Amino acid sequence: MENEGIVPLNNKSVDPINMSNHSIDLYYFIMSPPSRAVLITMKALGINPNIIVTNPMAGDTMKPDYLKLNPLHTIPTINDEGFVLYDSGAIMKYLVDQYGKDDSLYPKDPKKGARVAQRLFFVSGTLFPGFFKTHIPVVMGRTAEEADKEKLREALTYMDKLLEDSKWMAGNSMTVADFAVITLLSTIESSGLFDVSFYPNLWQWFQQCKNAMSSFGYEEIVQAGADAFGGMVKKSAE
Ligand SMILES: N[C@@H](CCC(=O)N[C@@H](CS)C(=O)NCC(=O)O)C(=O)O
Repeated sequence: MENEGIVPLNNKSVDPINMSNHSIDLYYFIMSPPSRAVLITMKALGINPNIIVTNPMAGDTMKPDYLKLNPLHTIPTINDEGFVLYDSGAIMKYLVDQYGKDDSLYPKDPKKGARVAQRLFFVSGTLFPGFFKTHIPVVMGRTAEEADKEKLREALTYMDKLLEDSKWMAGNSMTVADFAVITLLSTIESSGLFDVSFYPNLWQWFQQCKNAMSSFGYEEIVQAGADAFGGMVKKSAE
């Protein structure tokens, strides 16, 4: 069965393997797309973390105690009973490997898993920087560089093309690659600086994600954060 590792949000009747008696600390901020990618992965796996709100805009990531955990001062970070890990892609892989009832969200098969890894590296190396360079200047009251906007459009076109032959970002079933992309794409859409509906396959996949992820928190996690960030962009762009 596709995605059988996914359990409904707050479903207390399903206890993922190895997860019975402890809670993972998640250093998180709602406006941060990689933070939301990790939280929705946790919800998909049936994990209810202990959320520690960590706001980079308020300087929380630069506090000495946080820097001891994560010298790169980024969110998200997890602390799983002393095992500290940062970078959303690494965290999502760890969570599926450690707590997934199966490997559907990050396949162990080398070729299928490599497709997921490639998408995660694309998010980290291209999509997230493209989002950052085109949206943060606007939040700061400036305009983004045309070359950066073009790079983001190229990334959107690339994903649209991927989805011509693939139902999900990394193959025919949902994986953490979809979580990594949807948290950014929904934020780009909510911010209104780029027309996501211009990319037909990406737009169709976006609607598919809303449906498929609704049972484990699409609205509450992915959309709520996207709208919070989008509201900030729209206010600054006024
Ligand atoms: N590749 C990292 C990126 C994390 C990242 O840059 N997070 C931003 C918020 S979205 C942050 O923490 N910025 C604060 C800082 O860099 O000090 C990941 O996926 O976790």
